[in-house]
Amino acid sequence: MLELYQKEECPFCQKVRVALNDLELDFISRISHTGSAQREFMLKLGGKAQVPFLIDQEKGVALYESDAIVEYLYNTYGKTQKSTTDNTPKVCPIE
Ligand SMILES: N[C@@H](CCC(=O)N[C@@H](CS)C(=O)NCC(=O)O)C(=O)O
Repeated sequence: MLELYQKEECPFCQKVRVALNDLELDFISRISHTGSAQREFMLKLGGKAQVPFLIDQEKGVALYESDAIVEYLYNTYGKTQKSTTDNTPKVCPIE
């Protein structure tokens, strides 16, 4: 199962969600706000206070960085990556 540590309002997380939806992959969403239990768990697993963070339990893979995650998903689970223009604003809202 895929687990995505994320925040709804994070544009980098949105990019990963778009890829997951495009590939029709089921995933567990772990909402990871500052101070939350999910955030603490992510820090223990990955060492960085940053989202998105993907865990692929079956493949034993854990990844930060949205571009690396999207590339991993298409390489591992997919068809050819869609050549969509990425209009996602690269500004993280303040919590
Ligand atoms: N280069 C990273 C940037 C990710 C990023 O800046 N994420 C912000 C949220 S939008 C973050 O984790 N900020 C620290 C925090 O939320 O604690 C990527 O593409 O994944």
